[in-house]
Amino acid sequence: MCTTCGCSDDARPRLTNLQTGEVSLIGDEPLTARAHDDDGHAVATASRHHSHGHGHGHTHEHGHTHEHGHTHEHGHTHEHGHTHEQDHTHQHDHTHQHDHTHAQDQHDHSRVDSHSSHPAHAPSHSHADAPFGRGSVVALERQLLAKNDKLAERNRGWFSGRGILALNLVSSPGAGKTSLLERLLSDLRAEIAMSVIEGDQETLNDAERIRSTGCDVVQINTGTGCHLDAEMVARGLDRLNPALGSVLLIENVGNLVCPALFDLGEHCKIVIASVTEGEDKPLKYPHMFRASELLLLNKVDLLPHVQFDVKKFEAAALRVNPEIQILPVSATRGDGLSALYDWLRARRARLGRWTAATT
Ligand SMILES: Nc1nc2c(ncn2[C@@H]2O[C@H](COP(=O)(O)OP(=O)(O)O)[C@@H](O)[C@H]2O)c(=O)[nH]1
Ligand SMILES: [Mg+2]
Repeated sequence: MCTTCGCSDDARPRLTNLQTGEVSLIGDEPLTARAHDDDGHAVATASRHHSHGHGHGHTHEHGHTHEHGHTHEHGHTHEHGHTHEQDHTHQHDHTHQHDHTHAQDQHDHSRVDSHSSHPAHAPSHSHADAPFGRGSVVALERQLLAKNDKLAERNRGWFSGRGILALNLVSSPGAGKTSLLERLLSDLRAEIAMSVIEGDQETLNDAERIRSTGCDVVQINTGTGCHLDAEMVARGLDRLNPALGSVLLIENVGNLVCPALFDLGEHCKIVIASVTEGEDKPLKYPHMFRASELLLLNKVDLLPHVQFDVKKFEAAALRVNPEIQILPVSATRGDGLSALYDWLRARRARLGRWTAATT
């Protein structure tokens, strides 16, 4: 389930390896079921979750996960996780929470106030959903995001250990993610080893486009899901096995909202906007622009034909994220691509130094 829009309740994400033709389901159960504990007790756990937040913002979580992961030289990671209930982790955050949920009688007095602008912590206005009350839904959302963050950290460690730069491309549908990837892969293949994880609700279209550049690619179809999550990426990595020191490009599902919330373990997000979408998008979808390090303004070849004020757009983007780097590009005509490639080289060099400095 997406914690932002609640989609994908019955999603069965599917992975296709374009190199071998192998198709596999991600998780044996629908996504909502996978939100549950590894041992399948999730609904019960969520329902038993008691969270008695205090006015001063202390949340007491009762759950403690032991992870026993180890990595072998050939790059395979074995995870041996198990969960103990009734353990005591005290987290001190700024969330004021007043919820109290029982599995059987569904008492629910939820109220979540937040000082955070993060969408995960935004006040929820949804009504209680059967069969679980809103307190349960909030708890399940927390559990989902916590699980995703844990897996994302694991991905991040995996990338770091291998000197792989991972980039997460996000945009609304049709902004030009795949077109930019096609150009970049064709232009830089001889210089940099790259592989791609494609995310779309349905079809292998994009993965086939990428495969035709000669690049290794897996397609993840999220079904009714609106974003990639860290587990999907981990599965994709398992099939792709990207080379040491290579670049992994992840094309997320076209959606300017939910992918902002899900950390995949990437080094940074690149948000792509196009001149046909209007210059106010950074203001309307601030979370995505805030979460991104680089902003590509695509389709600048169309500027003579559309009403789009580049300066206004750039000012809007910088207003929500003063740190964001903006590059105007055209995937079809080639404008700005050399600047993009220079950015990629510099980002990679930065990673190299960081990797060397921390190993
Ligand atoms: N004029 C123009 N069209 C583009 C450009 N980049 C992509 N397109 C077109 O926009 C449409 C969507 O592109 P695609 O790469 O599939 O977008 P995605 O959904 O973000 O992956 C296609 O028809 C592309 O040919 C560009 O720079 N200029
Ligand atoms: Mg695409």
